[in-house]
Amino acid sequence: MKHELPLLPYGYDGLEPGIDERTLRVHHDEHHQGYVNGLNSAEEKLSEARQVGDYSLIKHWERELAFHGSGHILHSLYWENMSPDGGEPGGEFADHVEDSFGGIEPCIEQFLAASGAVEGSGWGCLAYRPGDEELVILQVENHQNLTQWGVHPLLVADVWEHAYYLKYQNRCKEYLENFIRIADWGEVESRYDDARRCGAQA
Ligand code: MN3
Repeated sequence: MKHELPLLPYGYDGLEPGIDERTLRVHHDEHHQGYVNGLNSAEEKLSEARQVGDYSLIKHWERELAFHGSGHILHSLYWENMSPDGGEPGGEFADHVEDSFGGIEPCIEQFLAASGAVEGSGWGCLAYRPGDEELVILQVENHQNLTQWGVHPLLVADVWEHAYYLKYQNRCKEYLENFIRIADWGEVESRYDDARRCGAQA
């Protein structure tokens, strides 16, 4: 299914004067649209590669997938993260912020400091870490570092050399072939079910 540019939840002048109409038009209509187009094209090329079993350009298309995928996910969040009326944190989220940061003020201070100190292009990000149910503030430098922000990992293969070098030396491919034979697909499935549940609640 093709990705589409989401509509803004407000008018182009809805965030004036903080974010001006001219910036919002170019940012949403041109920049975000570029990520959507790039993501669709990367997915199409990867689908063609699977059909013919030709992975000679895999690094290029995985990079494109990460760059445009993260761009699409993060911009979609960014538009939703703003509103003409702003608002105050409440509910269980506010309690969690209190526990994690000692209150909304220190949370905002750290968020602004972290975001302002990103080197080059990037994002500030307040995130929920499901493993230990903690709130964390992260700097995202660039965003194309071969990830797509917002995804839930389901199956991971460690390809740092320490994971296979003693037995396989430089034969990473052989290690991976053996890894996938012992992959626990039941565990992957239960992670998938959990992630689907999280997504449904969001
Ligand atoms: Mn942008």
